[in-house]
Amino acid sequence: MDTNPIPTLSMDPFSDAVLSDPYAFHGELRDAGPVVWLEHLNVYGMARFDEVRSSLLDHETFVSSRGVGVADFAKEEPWRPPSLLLEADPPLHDRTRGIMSAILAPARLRLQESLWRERAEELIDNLTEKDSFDAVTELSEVYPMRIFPDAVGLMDEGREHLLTYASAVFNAFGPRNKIFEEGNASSKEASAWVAEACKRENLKPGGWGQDVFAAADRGECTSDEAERLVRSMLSAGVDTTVNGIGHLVLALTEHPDEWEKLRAEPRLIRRAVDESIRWDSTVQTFFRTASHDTEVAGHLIPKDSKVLLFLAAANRDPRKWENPERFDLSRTTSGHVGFGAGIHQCLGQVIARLEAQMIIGALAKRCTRITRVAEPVRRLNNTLHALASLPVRVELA
Ligand code: OVV
Repeated sequence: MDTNPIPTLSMDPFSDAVLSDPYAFHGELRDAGPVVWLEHLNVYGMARFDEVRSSLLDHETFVSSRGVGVADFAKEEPWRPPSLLLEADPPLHDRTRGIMSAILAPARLRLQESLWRERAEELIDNLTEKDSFDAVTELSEVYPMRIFPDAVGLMDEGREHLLTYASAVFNAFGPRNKIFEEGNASSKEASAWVAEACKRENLKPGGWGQDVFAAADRGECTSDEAERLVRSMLSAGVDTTVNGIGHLVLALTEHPDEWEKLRAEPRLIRRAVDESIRWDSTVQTFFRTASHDTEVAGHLIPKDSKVLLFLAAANRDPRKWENPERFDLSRTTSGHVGFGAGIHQCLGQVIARLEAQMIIGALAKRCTRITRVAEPVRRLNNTLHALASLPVRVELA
């Protein structure tokens, strides 16, 4: 073990420069070695596909219960009560995951499909009355908000807090930098609203939120746990889909030949969604904590180390993908780690895929061409690759 030393990198992975354009840094990380030492944060890092995937699969060695951000919950008080899904290990995780998987089972989500399609077509019809619009502020931030809060059964008043809250949650996985502090300051009110919105008496009948409380009534969890499980829906279900949809539009504007392919063959929409998550992974990184001394690619990772897994870098690892920089609807895109891997793999991925398919499917049906008319503007977040603005022009069929 450790015959050759672990390469050290001095770059801060959460600097403005890296967050706004991470891909050159990802190449340096991968080329430096299978395991690196990130001295700015005192954590290990992995950015190659094989090591990232194996680490995600080994949830006993690389635990989540000590936080999936840079903060080690064994040493630091978490900023909010830990998630019972994301920040939990088995057996707790498996119990809560079981409750949520039943509620969000694919067969039950299919019940939403026709409503979600109608809402998507409505929005695209309205947007395309103008020949240009902002694909972020008028589309990717709008569509999920028109369907997701209703599906959960949230109260009507105050829903605008959802995006603020979600972006603060994802900032909080990073170090306490400027981005974290700014998000934290503006999220106080949003956090208070979310706490209220998760309560049984504030959830409408027929929504997923009430389904969680029904599980509590069956004795599968306590009411306090039910509230916190609803909180997971609100934390994980908004800023992720917003930016996933935004990136898919960006991918298609930058690859007009792939837009043509998608128009010619609408069934490609499923692959387009996954390829876009591979190509520009919305969730860029998550941490784990080593529960015991372990070895990765011949290097010792000591017990209690924080390890930063670069999902987005793994998804562009040339050791795994041919021409990884190319958004390509001909490739086999399955197997990417943009939704994670193993027991924590994205619980909402069926929802996310369905939302993206509905809205981009409607866009592709209506428009023959889509072109970017200004540079996209990034919104910096410690975990998410996010967009603030993406002005586009469309031509109608
Ligand atoms: C995947 C994810 C992101 C953020 C928050 C949560 C989950 C949660 O369970 O609260």
